[in-house]
Amino acid sequence: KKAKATNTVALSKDQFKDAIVKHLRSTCGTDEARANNQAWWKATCAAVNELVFDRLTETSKANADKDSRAVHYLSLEFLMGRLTVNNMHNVGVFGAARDALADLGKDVNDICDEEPDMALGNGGLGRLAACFIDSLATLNYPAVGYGIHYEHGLFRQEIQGGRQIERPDSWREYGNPWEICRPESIQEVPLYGYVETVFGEDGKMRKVWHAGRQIKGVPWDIPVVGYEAKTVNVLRLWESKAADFFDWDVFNAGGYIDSQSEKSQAEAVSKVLYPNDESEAGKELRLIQQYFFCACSLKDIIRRYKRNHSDFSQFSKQAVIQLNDTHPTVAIPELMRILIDEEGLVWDDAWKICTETFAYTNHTLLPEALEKWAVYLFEKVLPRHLEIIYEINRRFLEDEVEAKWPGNDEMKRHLSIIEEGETRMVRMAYLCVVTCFKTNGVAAMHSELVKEDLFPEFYELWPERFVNVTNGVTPRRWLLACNEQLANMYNETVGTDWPRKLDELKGAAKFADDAKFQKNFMAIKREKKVELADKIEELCGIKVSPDAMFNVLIKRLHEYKRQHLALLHILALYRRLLENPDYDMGPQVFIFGSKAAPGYKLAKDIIYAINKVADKVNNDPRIKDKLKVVFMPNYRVTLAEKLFPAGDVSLQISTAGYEASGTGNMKFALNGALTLGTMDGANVEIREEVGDENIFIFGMDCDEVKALKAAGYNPWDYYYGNPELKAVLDWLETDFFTPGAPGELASIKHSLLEGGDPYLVLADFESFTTQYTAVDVAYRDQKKWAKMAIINSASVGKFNSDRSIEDYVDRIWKLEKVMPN
Ligand code: 26Y
Repeated sequence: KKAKATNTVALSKDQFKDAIVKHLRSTCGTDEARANNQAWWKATCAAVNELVFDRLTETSKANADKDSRAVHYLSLEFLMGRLTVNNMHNVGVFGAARDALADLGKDVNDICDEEPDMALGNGGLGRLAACFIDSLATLNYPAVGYGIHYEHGLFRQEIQGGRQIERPDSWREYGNPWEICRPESIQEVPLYGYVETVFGEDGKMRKVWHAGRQIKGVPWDIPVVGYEAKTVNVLRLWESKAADFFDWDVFNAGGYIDSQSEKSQAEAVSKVLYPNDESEAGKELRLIQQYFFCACSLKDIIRRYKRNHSDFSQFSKQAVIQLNDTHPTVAIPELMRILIDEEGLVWDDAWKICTETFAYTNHTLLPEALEKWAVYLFEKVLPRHLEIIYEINRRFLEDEVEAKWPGNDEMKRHLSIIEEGETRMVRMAYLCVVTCFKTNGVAAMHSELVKEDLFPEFYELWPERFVNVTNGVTPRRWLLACNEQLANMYNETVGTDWPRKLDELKGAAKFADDAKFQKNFMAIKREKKVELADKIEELCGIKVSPDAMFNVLIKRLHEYKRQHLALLHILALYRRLLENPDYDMGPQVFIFGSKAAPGYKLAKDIIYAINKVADKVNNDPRIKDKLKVVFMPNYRVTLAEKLFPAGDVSLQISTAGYEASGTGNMKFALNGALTLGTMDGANVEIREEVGDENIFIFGMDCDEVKALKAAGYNPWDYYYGNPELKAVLDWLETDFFTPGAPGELASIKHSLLEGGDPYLVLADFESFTTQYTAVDVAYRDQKKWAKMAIINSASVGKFNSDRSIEDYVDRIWKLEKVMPN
């Protein structure tokens, strides 16, 4: 069956064919006979771009003409993945393109496989930004995404001898057809230097920042195509370059080599994405990255504002700036600096504008992920900004804190934006909450914890500032494009509006008991499992049966996400099978995909352990293929698109209270996987939507976690209390999985015992294995399973990122659609 015909079919198959052939010649300098797949891909993109760029220009024009209020989404990360298939779907030419390429003797999948992933993000936070800009365009809201044009995105992961090796990612080495350089909008960014206090003739004091260096920001625009919408917004990414005047002086003085080092220092700023998620390293270059893109973006926003306005009285009416976590917080003192030092506003007016313009999304409660910058670093790199932060803090403590808690110095110390101590630090999250008119968490439970545990005093001061916006995912990429079979089945069942109105899938729930519907649904699942099994064999050399239950755990590697809990369970199953060859269990495959931060030793050890256990289990004839373990290298958006549709069981097993939301959980459910998870993040809301009988919850909830920690958690109690748990932990210390090298996997055991098991892996182990037995039993009743899977897929309309965006618009951004369809 054909993919859905859209209401905006802009090109017929034949027109598309002509366009591709034309671009092979005029854009790629080749022809049908000589072109390789790379050229075919670029010519195809050029053909799509004829439509995309038209709409891009129309959208910019409409926004300028109407002078509409817009949201500016500032994020250090946009994890876009590939754009070709997505853009073809969204402009409504996927079918035409596929058929045109087929006529030309090319397979659309092979051609689109030429595209490198745009991996300008680490994980959930970056992918969320990508889903959000897709939804903003789809809903016709005026929006600009601002970020960094990293030369190297997240590292490519290779597995050698079971260990992670990081290789550079070069996503645009041979050009990228989706980006447009805009030299006409270059900005200059000052850095370092000192602040001078100057008194004008009027006796008024002014501050002048004499920067020590200057770098240039070159914008690259990536079109963001709304699904069946007129809107094409932009993602504007800044590339750093040496400022023109700077190196020429040195150059003319005969310092060619010096000028090269200036150049490479300037270019270092946008060279590479920092690969640490959830743990802040405090590196100077990272602070410069943050400031660089915030400064460029603010100048860009102000330049556009000034086209229609001669003063700043309307600024916060025209622009809302959303801070994606604290990473772009330095935009706050930067806007204050511009308004006061450059535009001549007085403090109170500038502050009012800032407090009406910025809003902040918190994505984590983990203390090590809460950004703090050393005061001395600020002083060195951004001396004027430090002064402004001090003044914001002084006014906050002396006015607001003093009014609420008079004479309470302890409270002032506690709430100060500056943390005292051996190294004084700027608490970026406090700066956000003090400034922003809204602070939001990313799932209902998380937003409660943001109020109650993270910022309780701020919540007391300003309860109205705290809101929830539950995350979502775009159904265009995460169902329509990645699971064409299921998409087509839904088209026939509930009509073709679901990619916008995902709630309409609910109409399929009434067929959950229908034998034929179940059969079709499960046949699609099996087809996706076969596709994945082929990929697994190709990449890992491991044969897995598509009839086995596919348990999938894909996300960044972190102790709180507890990949090692799954590993302990696998060891327990393996042991049971060895002890009793007739142990009653359906065939199971455990599939992992995960990158570890390069400096995160234990995370890398866990990857190694998974691979070593996999080697042993997969090659042990005694267990007769009942258990397989797969670690898929280089997990990324493109691999995720193959994994989500193929999962039977979605593992969402974080310690309750630690996973802010999760978004993979939503993608799995949408594609008909059942969740085995804790009461954490958005799992809680998924359970509400699908019903308690269609999800497998295990482990302690958030209150129980807190209570156990408060009572004094002792992992040894669990070790001695559960013989199976003790056996599998002890197993890790032997050389069973690492022949000749005992102890290679011991760090995991040590972290869970001597290390105190901070994420309560041992405490949840028994509940996990027990609940897994229930999952296995349920899976073996395929009719029952099919019903549960259908209900899951049909019930998660809430997690459409369009709904998230409407919540943001309603609760925070207050936008109006500029080009309604
Ligand atoms: C400060 C720096 C080291 C840092 C860099 C990246 C800190 C955190 C991060 C990334 C955090 C992240 O991805 N958080 C995830 O955000 C998702 C989207 O809201 C959530 O679904 C997920 O639970 C959360 O862990």
